[in-house]
Amino acid sequence: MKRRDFLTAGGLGVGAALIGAGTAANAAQNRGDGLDGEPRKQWEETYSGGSMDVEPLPPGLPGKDYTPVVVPNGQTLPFNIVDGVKVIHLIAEEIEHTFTPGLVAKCWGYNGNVNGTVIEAVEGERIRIYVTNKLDVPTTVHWHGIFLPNGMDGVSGVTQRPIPAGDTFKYEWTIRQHGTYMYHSHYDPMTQEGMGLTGMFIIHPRNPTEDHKVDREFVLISNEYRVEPGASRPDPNEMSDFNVLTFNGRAFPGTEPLVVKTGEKVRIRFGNLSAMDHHPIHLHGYKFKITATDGDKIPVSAQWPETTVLVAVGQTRDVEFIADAAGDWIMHCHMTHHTMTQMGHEAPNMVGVDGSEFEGQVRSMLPGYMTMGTGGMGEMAYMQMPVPDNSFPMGSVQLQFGKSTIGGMFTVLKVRDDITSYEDPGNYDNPPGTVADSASEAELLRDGIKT
Ligand SMILES: [Cu+2]
Repeated sequence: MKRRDFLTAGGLGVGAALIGAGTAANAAQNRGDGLDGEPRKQWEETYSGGSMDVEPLPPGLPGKDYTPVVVPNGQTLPFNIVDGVKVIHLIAEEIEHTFTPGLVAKCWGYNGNVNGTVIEAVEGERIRIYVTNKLDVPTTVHWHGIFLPNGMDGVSGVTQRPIPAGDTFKYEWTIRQHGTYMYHSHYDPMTQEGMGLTGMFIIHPRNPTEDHKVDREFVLISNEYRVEPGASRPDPNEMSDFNVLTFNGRAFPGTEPLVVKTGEKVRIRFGNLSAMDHHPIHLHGYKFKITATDGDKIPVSAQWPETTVLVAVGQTRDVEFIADAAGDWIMHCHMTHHTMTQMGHEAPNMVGVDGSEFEGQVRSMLPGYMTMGTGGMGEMAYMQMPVPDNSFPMGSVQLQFGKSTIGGMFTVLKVRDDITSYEDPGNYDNPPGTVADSASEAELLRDGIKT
């Protein structure tokens, strides 16, 4: 038999076999849709690290048997237990949202918060989420990465009719997995996610293993917006040039620090529902291990170290580390344009330009005229110049040693030896002699450095 004939004949046979297997698998999936208590067999057989075989929690489950996550600038939704079912009320609405002090826009979000509203649950729970649509347009909610009956998947037109303005829909299923997931609108997603309708969905394990336990865990979701200086709403039609880059809906200095005590084991759960950009998130002063991808724990022996975790659009990543070095360690997207807020975009390149002659000519007509940007954008942070209404002057916030010169998708991990609360402890008090500063004449002489 020629190879081609073999492939044709074999292909037919394999195809037929696959169709058969597919039908069986589909039947298993349909049985395991979460409504009748059956686990997802197909998943269980192919993934050893899964947790799909847990029985649903019995009615009357405890309200909380986990350490809640910390959501900087955000919130975890409250719940009620009704006949053993965890009941949560999610409200989609327009919100006057502060990205960072001085930059406010009308966005869309959930329960009074843009991007920073977290749903927290426990594997095995039956969950019932009421979604009230207070927008003027229809919406739906898709539970991203979560196993549930097809009709609970939240896809407008495909799996359900959209939730009309003013209506409340009910989503309900039994949770058969744990890990870091997300949720977002699936009606006109470009507009609705672009206006802020995204959030994180954290599911704690029913029976946490010892290596899963941490002292402190944070949730951060990345998003991106285009807000013209002076405009009152983000432009969801923007496709490439985003100028407000956020963690939990906030741009630095509007981001709350991540405060931990020296020696604590820390987990950060990252998600990314930006429109167009993946974000490589870099933490200073540490290496962390990637411990979970898209909600599934990586076996300890297979976890790998990084200093930067790439969180692609639609993905979640968990990282863990021991906070063994005190200090103010910044954490930010490493794409430099993602640590700018508004300024730096569409600016003419003036780096290295000698504007002195030109300046003299212009000043005869415009007193006080000054050529800007010849030393880059950093100098802008140090100038007291008027900015358009409702815009944030890039990096102009005063920090311990000067202006930050960056902002955007940027926050600070504050590790402290002796703290009694997780309130912002202020600036790090560096031990004497451990801060980079100007070298003395004697030092330069001693080490043979000619300047
Ligand atoms: Cu980025």
